[in-house]
Amino acid sequence: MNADLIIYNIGQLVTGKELPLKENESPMENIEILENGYIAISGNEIMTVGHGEVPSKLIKFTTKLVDAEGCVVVPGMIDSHTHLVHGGSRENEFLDKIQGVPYIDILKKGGGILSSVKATKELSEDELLDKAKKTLRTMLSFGVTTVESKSGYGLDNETELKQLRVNERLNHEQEIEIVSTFMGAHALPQEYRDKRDEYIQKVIDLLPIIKERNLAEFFDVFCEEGVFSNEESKRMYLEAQKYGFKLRIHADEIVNTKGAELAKELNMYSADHLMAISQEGIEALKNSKTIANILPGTSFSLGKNYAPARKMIDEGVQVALSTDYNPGSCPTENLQLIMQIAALKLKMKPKEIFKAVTINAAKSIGREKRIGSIEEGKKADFVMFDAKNIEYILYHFGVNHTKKVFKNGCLVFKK
Ligand code: IZC
Ligand code: ZN
Repeated sequence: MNADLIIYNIGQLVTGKELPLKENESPMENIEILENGYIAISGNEIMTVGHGEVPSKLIKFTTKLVDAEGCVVVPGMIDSHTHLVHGGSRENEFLDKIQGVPYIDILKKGGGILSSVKATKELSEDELLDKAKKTLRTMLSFGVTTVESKSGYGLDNETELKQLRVNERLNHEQEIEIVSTFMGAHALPQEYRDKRDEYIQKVIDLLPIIKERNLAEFFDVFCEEGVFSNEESKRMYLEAQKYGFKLRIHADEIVNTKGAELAKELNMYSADHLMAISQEGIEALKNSKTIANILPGTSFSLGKNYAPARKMIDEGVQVALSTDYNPGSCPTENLQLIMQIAALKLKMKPKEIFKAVTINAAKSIGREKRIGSIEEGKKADFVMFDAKNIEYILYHFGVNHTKKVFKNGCLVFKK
């Protein structure tokens, strides 16, 4: 069979394929990198990959040939934790934040998440859609082709459903694939301050409606001191599981509330943040299929400690990296910056970082059979960087290295 498109002369082709671990390799360095690689694409799928000369049997007279000029090519990157759809911004809290007012104190005063809730209620569905599209265009320019997007700025049925409908429409109206998460348990609305159980029941009652309308695949809770306790979270998760939701969790971000342990117990796809994870939490994740989704941009932006990624990886935990894009604790679309922070602050190695934003991120959203690596039969999502090796992309920080982005075999961004 011949290809429709061939990318050749790839200096380093990070296929993302997982290889058997070699001696002296960390448990996350086992991804394949081909020197002088090529990719053959048929329709919207990867037909084959290889290195050296492109076999002539792949080429027909209509095959489009693209010279990568020795650049790096990697699988389309996946941002597996974002609060994409929201109204407004929170620069009015910025001065307080940099002067050390704690994130949770801002929330308790009705700011933080609750101020974004107000701004999200004020926008129409179409306005939210337009704002999110603009954000996604920026994410795409950084090499991101799949994004997980949470609700949680409504905290009432109408606005939560509005956010989730925006997720659904985004999937048809722009290039990036959206994975939708219901996060009605993002904060307790002020009017429920003395009626916690009532609010929790309201979240539970919305679950079957969302499932019936097919508006979300995942369910997420902000399990944190001052937000939802471990027990309250578990109560909601057990209900969500009954309705067929896949689970992910905001775990051990500020205070340790045994979120990682809960993630293992309920067989969650991912446990996210983990700045305050304990040794028991690390043990739990090590012996689970749960991906530790680390969000170092949030530590950077809040001026907090970083998750112990090096220790977790060395002990055998599988890690993903995401932006946590949101208007409060991490207002950036730039996944490349997050990867650079992971190198500089978490001491993650280049291969580990590329594994974290490709195949491991795909596992954290249950998409590893379809995306996350450049392998035969997978979606033809990939990024070409203006760099000769992966180290350069992490070393030269704060700029956008993207040259071209392909989604489903089509060129969707060009510098
Ligand atoms: O709007 O502050 N941590 N949720 C949990 C967030 C950060 C988003 C926000
Ligand atoms: Zn979050």
